[in-house]
Amino acid sequence: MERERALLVAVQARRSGARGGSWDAESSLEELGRLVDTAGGRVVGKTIQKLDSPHPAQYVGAGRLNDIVAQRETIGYNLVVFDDELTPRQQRKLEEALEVKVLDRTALILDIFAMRARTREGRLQVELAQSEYLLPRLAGQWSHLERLGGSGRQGAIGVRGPGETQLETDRRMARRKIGRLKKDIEGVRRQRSLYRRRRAKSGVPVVSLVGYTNAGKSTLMRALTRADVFVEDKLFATLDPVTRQIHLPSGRTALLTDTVGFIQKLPTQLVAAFQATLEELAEADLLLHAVDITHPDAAQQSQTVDDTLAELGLQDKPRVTALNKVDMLIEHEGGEPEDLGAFELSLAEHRPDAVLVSAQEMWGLDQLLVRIDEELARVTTSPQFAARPA
Ligand SMILES: Nc1nc2c(ncn2[C@@H]2O[C@H](COP(=O)(O)OP(=O)(O)OP(=O)(O)O)[C@@H](O)[C@H]2O)c(=O)[nH]1
Ligand SMILES: [Mg+2]
Repeated sequence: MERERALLVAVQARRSGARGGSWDAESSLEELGRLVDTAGGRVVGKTIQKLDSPHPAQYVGAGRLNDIVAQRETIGYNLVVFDDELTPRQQRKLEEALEVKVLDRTALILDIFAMRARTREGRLQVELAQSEYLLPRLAGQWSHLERLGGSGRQGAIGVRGPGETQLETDRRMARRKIGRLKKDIEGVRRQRSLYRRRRAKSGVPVVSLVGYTNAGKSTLMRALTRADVFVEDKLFATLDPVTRQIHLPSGRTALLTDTVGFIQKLPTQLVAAFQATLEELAEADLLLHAVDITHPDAAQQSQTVDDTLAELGLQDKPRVTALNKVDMLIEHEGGEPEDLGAFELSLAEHRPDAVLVSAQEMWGLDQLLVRIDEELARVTTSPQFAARPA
Protein backbone atom coordinates (compact mmCIF):
# COMPACT_ATOMS: atom_id res chain seq x y z
CA MET A 1 0.00 0.00 0.00
CA GLU A 2 1.25 3.47 -0.84
CA ARG A 3 2.25 5.52 2.20
CA GLU A 4 -0.12 8.37 2.91
CA ARG A 5 1.32 11.77 2.10
CA ALA A 6 1.02 14.05 5.08
CA LEU A 7 1.20 17.80 5.42
CA LEU A 8 1.99 18.90 8.99
CA VAL A 9 0.53 22.07 10.50
CA ALA A 10 1.48 23.76 13.78
CA VAL A 11 0.71 27.01 15.50
CA GLN A 12 3.52 28.69 17.40
CA ALA A 13 1.44 30.21 20.17
CA ARG A 14 2.76 33.38 21.77
CA ARG A 15 0.63 32.66 24.78
CA SER A 16 1.50 29.03 25.34
CA GLY A 17 -0.60 26.97 27.65
CA ALA A 18 0.46 25.02 30.70
CA ARG A 19 0.97 21.79 28.81
CA GLY A 20 4.17 21.58 26.80
CA GLY A 21 5.01 25.21 27.53
CA SER A 22 8.71 25.23 26.76
CA TRP A 23 8.54 23.46 23.40
CA ASP A 24 8.94 25.50 20.25
CA ALA A 25 6.70 24.65 17.31
CA GLU A 26 9.66 23.62 15.15
CA SER A 27 10.75 20.83 17.55
CA SER A 28 7.19 19.81 18.17
CA LEU A 29 6.54 19.52 14.44
CA GLU A 30 9.74 17.54 14.01
CA GLU A 31 8.41 15.09 16.57
CA LEU A 32 4.99 15.04 14.88
CA GLY A 33 6.82 14.00 11.71
CA ARG A 34 8.37 11.08 13.59
CA LEU A 35 4.93 10.10 14.81
CA VAL A 36 3.60 10.17 11.23
CA ASP A 37 6.56 8.07 10.17
CA THR A 38 5.90 5.60 13.00
CA ALA A 39 2.26 5.37 11.91
CA GLY A 40 3.39 4.48 8.39
CA GLY A 41 2.89 7.81 6.63
CA ARG A 42 5.29 10.11 4.79
CA VAL A 43 5.76 13.80 5.50
CA VAL A 44 5.56 15.86 2.29
CA GLY A 45 5.30 19.34 3.76
CA LYS A 46 5.20 21.45 6.91
CA THR A 47 3.79 24.78 7.84
CA ILE A 48 3.99 26.82 11.05
CA GLN A 49 1.93 29.90 11.81
CA LYS A 50 2.67 32.35 14.62
CA LEU A 51 -0.52 33.31 16.43
CA ASP A 52 -1.44 34.48 19.91
CA SER A 53 -3.29 31.20 20.26
CA PRO A 54 -4.78 28.73 17.79
CA HIS A 55 -7.79 30.09 15.89
CA PRO A 56 -10.98 28.85 17.61
CA ALA A 57 -12.81 28.03 14.38
CA GLN A 58 -10.11 26.52 12.17
CA TYR A 59 -6.86 26.33 14.22
CA VAL A 60 -4.88 28.43 11.69
CA GLY A 61 -5.98 31.80 10.28
CA ALA A 62 -8.25 32.00 7.23
CA GLY A 63 -5.42 33.17 4.96
CA ARG A 64 -3.13 30.35 5.99
CA LEU A 65 -5.93 27.86 5.51
CA ASN A 66 -6.33 29.07 1.91
CA ASP A 67 -2.57 28.64 1.37
CA ILE A 68 -2.80 25.09 2.64
CA VAL A 69 -5.72 24.32 0.33
CA ALA A 70 -3.73 25.74 -2.59
CA GLN A 71 -0.76 23.54 -1.70
CA ARG A 72 -2.73 20.39 -2.29
CA GLU A 73 -2.05 20.58 -6.02
CA THR A 74 1.62 21.48 -5.72
CA ILE A 75 2.73 19.00 -3.07
CA GLY A 76 -0.01 16.43 -3.47
CA TYR A 77 -0.84 15.63 0.15
CA ASN A 78 -3.79 13.39 1.00
CA LEU A 79 -3.65 13.83 4.76
CA VAL A 80 -3.23 16.89 6.98
CA VAL A 81 -2.00 16.44 10.55
CA PHE A 82 -2.38 19.21 13.15
CA ASP A 83 0.07 19.43 16.01
CA ASP A 84 -2.52 20.01 18.73
CA GLU A 85 -5.77 18.38 19.67
CA LEU A 86 -8.47 19.98 17.52
CA THR A 87 -11.87 20.79 18.94
CA PRO A 88 -14.74 18.93 17.24
CA ARG A 89 -15.72 22.27 15.67
CA GLN A 90 -12.23 22.91 14.25
CA GLN A 91 -12.03 19.36 12.98
CA ARG A 92 -15.31 19.71 11.10
CA LYS A 93 -14.42 23.06 9.60
CA LEU A 94 -11.02 21.82 8.47
CA GLU A 95 -12.42 18.67 6.89
CA GLU A 96 -14.84 20.80 4.95
CA ALA A 97 -12.19 23.20 3.74
CA LEU A 98 -9.43 20.70 3.00
CA GLU A 99 -11.44 17.80 1.57
CA VAL A 100 -8.83 15.28 2.67
CA LYS A 101 -8.42 13.28 5.85
CA VAL A 102 -7.70 15.50 8.87
CA LEU A 103 -5.95 14.13 11.94
CA ASP A 104 -4.74 15.81 15.09
CA ARG A 105 -1.80 14.86 17.31
CA THR A 106 -4.06 13.02 19.71
CA ALA A 107 -5.71 10.87 17.03
CA LEU A 108 -2.29 10.05 15.61
CA ILE A 109 -0.89 8.96 18.99
CA LEU A 110 -4.03 6.91 19.66
CA ASP A 111 -3.59 5.26 16.26
CA ILE A 112 0.01 4.31 17.05
CA PHE A 113 -1.03 2.96 20.43
CA ALA A 114 -3.76 0.89 18.75
CA MET A 115 -1.16 -0.48 16.35
CA ARG A 116 1.23 -1.35 19.20
CA ALA A 117 -1.14 -2.78 21.79
CA ARG A 118 -0.54 -6.48 22.14
CA THR A 119 -1.95 -7.62 25.45
CA ARG A 120 -5.62 -7.64 26.33
CA GLU A 121 -4.99 -4.94 28.92
CA GLY A 122 -3.25 -2.72 26.38
CA ARG A 123 -5.98 -3.19 23.82
CA LEU A 124 -8.75 -2.42 26.30
CA GLN A 125 -7.01 0.74 27.44
CA VAL A 126 -6.42 1.99 23.90
CA GLU A 127 -10.00 1.23 22.91
CA LEU A 128 -11.27 3.18 25.89
CA ALA A 129 -9.08 6.16 25.05
CA GLN A 130 -10.23 6.08 21.43
CA SER A 131 -13.90 5.85 22.39
CA GLU A 132 -13.55 8.78 24.80
CA TYR A 133 -11.84 10.77 22.07
CA LEU A 134 -14.54 9.97 19.51
CA LEU A 135 -17.61 10.55 21.66
CA PRO A 136 -17.72 14.37 21.42
CA ARG A 137 -16.81 14.11 17.74
CA LEU A 138 -19.70 11.88 16.73
CA ALA A 139 -21.87 14.88 15.90
CA GLY A 140 -19.28 16.05 13.42
CA GLN A 141 -19.11 12.71 11.67
CA TRP A 142 -22.85 12.64 11.38
CA SER A 143 -23.27 16.10 9.87
CA HIS A 144 -20.51 15.20 7.44
CA LEU A 145 -22.51 12.18 6.24
CA GLU A 146 -25.59 14.31 6.04
CA ARG A 147 -23.83 16.69 3.70
CA LEU A 148 -22.63 13.84 1.54
CA GLY A 149 -26.24 12.80 1.32
CA GLY A 150 -27.08 16.13 -0.24
CA SER A 151 -30.18 17.98 0.87
CA GLY A 152 -31.15 16.92 4.40
CA ARG A 153 -34.26 14.83 4.08
CA GLN A 154 -33.74 12.98 0.82
CA GLY A 155 -30.08 12.08 1.28
CA ALA A 156 -28.17 8.90 0.56
CA ILE A 157 -28.90 5.51 2.11
CA GLY A 158 -28.44 5.49 5.85
CA VAL A 159 -28.33 9.24 6.24
CA ARG A 160 -31.98 10.01 5.65
CA GLY A 161 -34.52 10.69 8.30
CA PRO A 162 -34.26 12.68 11.49
CA GLY A 163 -30.53 13.03 12.09
CA GLU A 164 -30.78 13.68 15.79
CA THR A 165 -32.21 10.26 16.43
CA GLN A 166 -29.36 8.55 14.66
CA LEU A 167 -26.87 10.76 16.49
CA GLU A 168 -28.50 9.92 19.79
CA THR A 169 -28.29 6.22 18.97
CA ASP A 170 -24.60 6.54 18.08
CA ARG A 171 -23.87 8.41 21.29
CA ARG A 172 -25.78 5.95 23.39
CA MET A 173 -23.92 3.04 21.82
CA ALA A 174 -20.60 4.80 22.32
CA ARG A 175 -21.40 5.48 25.98
CA ARG A 176 -22.46 1.89 26.51
CA LYS A 177 -19.20 0.72 24.97
CA ILE A 178 -17.20 3.06 27.21
CA GLY A 179 -19.03 1.69 30.24
CA ARG A 180 -18.28 -1.88 29.21
CA LEU A 181 -14.60 -1.12 28.59
CA LYS A 182 -14.25 0.59 31.95
CA LYS A 183 -15.70 -2.46 33.67
CA ASP A 184 -13.32 -4.80 31.85
CA ILE A 185 -10.36 -2.57 32.69
CA GLU A 186 -11.43 -2.51 36.33
CA GLY A 187 -11.09 -6.29 36.29
CA VAL A 188 -7.58 -6.03 34.88
CA ARG A 189 -6.71 -3.43 37.49
CA ARG A 190 -7.86 -5.65 40.33
CA GLN A 191 -5.78 -8.50 38.97
CA ARG A 192 -2.74 -6.25 38.73
CA SER A 193 -3.11 -4.95 42.25
CA LEU A 194 -3.43 -8.51 43.58
CA TYR A 195 -0.24 -9.38 41.77
CA ARG A 196 1.49 -6.30 43.15
CA ARG A 197 0.40 -7.10 46.67
CA ARG A 198 1.84 -10.57 46.35
CA ARG A 199 5.05 -9.05 45.01
CA ALA A 200 5.20 -6.57 47.89
CA LYS A 201 4.84 -9.42 50.37
CA SER A 202 7.78 -11.20 48.79
CA GLY A 203 9.84 -8.18 49.84
CA VAL A 204 11.55 -7.66 46.50
CA PRO A 205 11.70 -3.92 45.76
CA VAL A 206 10.49 -2.62 42.42
CA VAL A 207 12.27 -0.16 40.15
CA SER A 208 10.21 1.33 37.31
CA LEU A 209 11.77 2.72 34.17
CA VAL A 210 10.32 6.04 33.09
CA GLY A 211 11.31 8.39 30.31
CA TYR A 212 10.46 10.07 27.10
CA THR A 213 9.54 7.80 24.22
CA ASN A 214 12.62 6.51 22.37
CA ALA A 215 14.99 7.46 25.23
CA GLY A 216 16.27 3.88 25.35
CA LYS A 217 14.29 2.45 28.27
CA SER A 218 13.84 -0.97 26.71
CA THR A 219 17.47 -1.09 25.62
CA LEU A 220 18.50 -0.28 29.19
CA MET A 221 16.12 -2.94 30.47
CA ARG A 222 17.71 -5.41 28.10
CA ALA A 223 21.23 -4.41 29.16
CA LEU A 224 20.47 -4.64 32.88
CA THR A 225 18.47 -7.87 32.83
CA ARG A 226 19.52 -9.54 29.60
CA ALA A 227 15.80 -9.87 28.93
CA ASP A 228 14.65 -10.09 25.35
CA VAL A 229 12.46 -7.00 25.18
CA PHE A 230 11.36 -5.16 22.08
CA VAL A 231 13.56 -2.26 20.97
CA GLU A 232 12.93 -0.10 17.95
CA ASP A 233 13.85 3.32 16.63
CA LYS A 234 10.21 4.30 16.47
CA LEU A 235 8.04 6.14 18.97
CA PHE A 236 6.05 4.10 21.46
CA ALA A 237 7.73 0.78 20.72
CA THR A 238 6.71 -0.36 24.19
CA LEU A 239 3.16 -0.21 25.52
CA ASP A 240 2.68 -3.00 27.97
CA PRO A 241 4.65 -3.33 31.19
CA VAL A 242 7.33 -6.03 31.35
CA THR A 243 9.03 -6.96 34.63
CA ARG A 244 12.35 -8.76 35.09
CA GLN A 245 14.77 -9.42 37.91
CA ILE A 246 18.00 -7.45 38.31
CA HIS A 247 20.98 -8.38 40.45
CA LEU A 248 22.47 -5.57 42.47
CA PRO A 249 26.16 -5.26 43.48
CA SER A 250 25.30 -5.89 47.16
CA GLY A 251 24.00 -9.32 46.18
CA ARG A 252 20.39 -8.28 46.63
CA THR A 253 17.82 -8.45 43.89
CA ALA A 254 15.14 -6.09 42.67
CA LEU A 255 12.50 -6.12 39.96
CA LEU A 256 12.79 -3.78 37.00
CA THR A 257 9.68 -2.76 35.06
CA ASP A 258 9.73 -1.30 31.55
CA THR A 259 6.64 0.48 30.37
CA VAL A 260 5.09 3.06 28.04
CA GLY A 261 7.10 6.22 27.35
CA PHE A 262 5.90 9.78 27.76
CA ILE A 263 5.50 12.48 25.13
CA GLN A 264 4.61 16.18 25.23
CA LYS A 265 0.90 16.90 24.88
CA LEU A 266 0.16 13.33 25.94
CA PRO A 267 -3.57 12.97 25.30
CA THR A 268 -5.50 13.22 28.56
CA GLN A 269 -7.75 10.37 27.42
CA LEU A 270 -4.68 8.16 27.25
CA VAL A 271 -3.45 9.09 30.70
CA ALA A 272 -6.90 8.35 32.10
CA ALA A 273 -7.31 5.10 30.18
CA PHE A 274 -3.80 3.90 31.06
CA GLN A 275 -4.38 4.14 34.81
CA ALA A 276 -3.85 0.39 35.21
CA THR A 277 -0.46 0.64 33.49
CA LEU A 278 0.56 3.86 35.21
CA GLU A 279 -0.30 2.49 38.63
CA GLU A 280 2.80 0.35 38.23
CA LEU A 281 4.78 3.56 38.61
CA ALA A 282 2.89 4.60 41.71
CA GLU A 283 3.73 1.30 43.38
CA ALA A 284 7.40 1.34 42.50
CA ASP A 285 9.99 1.91 45.23
CA LEU A 286 12.22 3.81 42.84
CA LEU A 287 11.95 5.38 39.39
CA LEU A 288 14.80 4.99 36.91
CA HIS A 289 14.54 7.93 34.54
CA ALA A 290 16.21 7.30 31.17
CA VAL A 291 17.10 10.42 29.16
CA ASP A 292 18.40 10.45 25.58
CA ILE A 293 21.13 13.00 26.23
CA THR A 294 21.96 13.23 22.51
CA HIS A 295 18.51 14.44 21.51
CA PRO A 296 18.42 18.16 20.60
CA ASP A 297 15.35 18.52 22.83
CA ALA A 298 16.73 16.46 25.73
CA ALA A 299 16.08 19.23 28.27
CA GLN A 300 12.46 19.72 27.19
CA GLN A 301 11.89 15.97 27.05
CA SER A 302 13.25 15.61 30.55
CA GLN A 303 11.04 18.48 31.72
CA THR A 304 8.02 16.83 30.07
CA VAL A 305 8.73 13.64 32.02
CA ASP A 306 8.94 15.67 35.25
CA ASP A 307 5.66 17.43 34.43
CA THR A 308 3.90 14.18 33.57
CA LEU A 309 5.11 12.54 36.77
CA ALA A 310 3.84 15.57 38.69
CA GLU A 311 0.46 15.24 36.97
CA LEU A 312 0.37 11.66 38.16
CA GLY A 313 1.23 12.81 41.68
CA LEU A 314 4.63 11.07 41.55
CA GLN A 315 6.93 14.09 41.82
CA ASP A 316 8.31 12.98 45.19
CA LYS A 317 9.02 9.39 44.23
CA PRO A 318 12.74 8.60 44.73
CA ARG A 319 14.56 8.72 41.44
CA VAL A 320 17.81 7.82 39.72
CA THR A 321 18.54 9.45 36.37
CA ALA A 322 20.47 7.70 33.60
CA LEU A 323 21.72 9.94 30.79
CA ASN A 324 21.73 7.50 27.92
CA LYS A 325 23.36 7.15 24.47
CA VAL A 326 26.63 8.83 25.51
CA ASP A 327 28.37 6.62 22.93
CA MET A 328 27.02 9.00 20.30
CA LEU A 329 28.71 11.97 21.90
CA ILE A 330 32.24 10.71 22.08
CA GLU A 331 34.89 9.22 19.90
CA HIS A 332 36.31 6.08 21.33
CA GLU A 333 38.71 3.38 20.28
CA GLY A 334 36.61 0.41 21.24
CA GLY A 335 35.84 -0.56 24.80
CA GLU A 336 34.39 1.58 27.53
CA PRO A 337 35.99 5.01 27.98
CA GLU A 338 37.90 5.43 31.25
CA ASP A 339 35.80 8.13 32.77
CA LEU A 340 32.33 8.80 31.47
CA GLY A 341 31.85 11.46 34.12
CA ALA A 342 34.43 13.73 32.48
CA PHE A 343 32.15 14.68 29.61
CA GLU A 344 30.64 18.09 29.63
CA LEU A 345 26.91 17.85 29.42
CA SER A 346 24.68 20.80 30.06
CA LEU A 347 21.86 18.62 31.32
CA ALA A 348 24.24 16.83 33.68
CA GLU A 349 24.84 20.16 35.37
CA HIS A 350 21.17 20.38 36.16
CA ARG A 351 21.15 16.84 37.43
CA PRO A 352 24.44 16.35 39.20
CA ASP A 353 23.26 13.01 40.57
CA ALA A 354 22.72 11.56 37.09
CA VAL A 355 24.71 8.58 35.85
CA LEU A 356 26.08 8.57 32.30
CA VAL A 357 25.42 5.37 30.41
CA SER A 358 25.22 3.79 27.02
CA ALA A 359 22.61 1.08 27.15
CA GLN A 360 23.63 -0.02 23.70
CA GLU A 361 27.36 -0.32 24.44
CA MET A 362 26.68 -1.45 28.03
CA TRP A 363 28.75 1.40 29.45
CA GLY A 364 28.26 2.84 32.91
CA LEU A 365 25.96 0.03 33.98
CA ASP A 366 28.03 -0.98 37.04
CA GLN A 367 27.88 2.56 38.34
CA LEU A 368 24.19 2.76 37.60
CA LEU A 369 23.52 -0.45 39.52
CA VAL A 370 25.51 0.90 42.48
CA ARG A 371 23.34 4.02 42.48
CA ILE A 372 20.14 1.95 42.31
CA ASP A 373 21.42 -0.27 45.11
CA GLU A 374 22.28 2.72 47.35
CA GLU A 375 19.05 4.50 46.62
CA LEU A 376 16.94 1.41 47.31
CA ALA A 377 18.76 0.85 50.58
CA ARG A 378 17.85 4.41 51.53
CA VAL A 379 14.18 4.36 50.54
CA THR A 380 12.80 0.88 50.70
CA THR A 381 11.11 -0.74 53.63
CA SER A 382 11.76 -4.12 52.09
CA PRO A 383 12.90 -6.65 54.72
CA GLN A 384 15.57 -7.87 52.34
CA PHE A 385 17.16 -4.43 52.48
CA ALA A 386 16.45 -3.67 56.10
CA ALA A 387 18.15 -6.89 57.18
CA ARG A 388 21.40 -6.06 55.44
CA PRO A 389 21.85 -2.31 55.20
CA ALA A 390 24.38 -1.20 52.60
N1 LIG B 1 23.55 4.96 20.09
C1 LIG B 1 22.71 4.49 21.02
N2 LIG B 1 21.46 4.15 20.70
C2 LIG B 1 20.64 3.69 21.67
C3 LIG B 1 21.09 3.53 23.01
N3 LIG B 1 20.04 3.06 23.74
C4 LIG B 1 19.00 2.92 22.88
N4 LIG B 1 19.34 3.30 21.63
C5 LIG B 1 18.49 3.29 20.43
O1 LIG B 1 17.40 4.17 20.63
C6 LIG B 1 16.21 3.66 20.00
C7 LIG B 1 15.08 3.56 21.01
O2 LIG B 1 15.40 2.58 21.98
P1 LIG B 1 14.30 1.85 22.85
O3 LIG B 1 15.03 1.07 23.89
O4 LIG B 1 13.29 1.17 22.02
O5 LIG B 1 13.64 3.14 23.54
P2 LIG B 1 12.38 3.20 24.53
O6 LIG B 1 12.67 4.31 25.51
O7 LIG B 1 12.08 1.87 25.09
O8 LIG B 1 11.26 3.70 23.53
P3 LIG B 1 9.65 3.48 23.57
O9 LIG B 1 9.35 2.13 24.08
O10 LIG B 1 9.29 3.69 22.15
O11 LIG B 1 9.12 4.58 24.45
C8 LIG B 1 16.61 2.30 19.41
O12 LIG B 1 16.93 2.49 18.06
C9 LIG B 1 17.85 1.92 20.21
O13 LIG B 1 18.71 1.09 19.49
C10 LIG B 1 22.45 3.87 23.31
O14 LIG B 1 22.93 3.78 24.44
N5 LIG B 1 23.19 4.35 22.29
MG1 LIG C 1 10.46 0.69 24.90
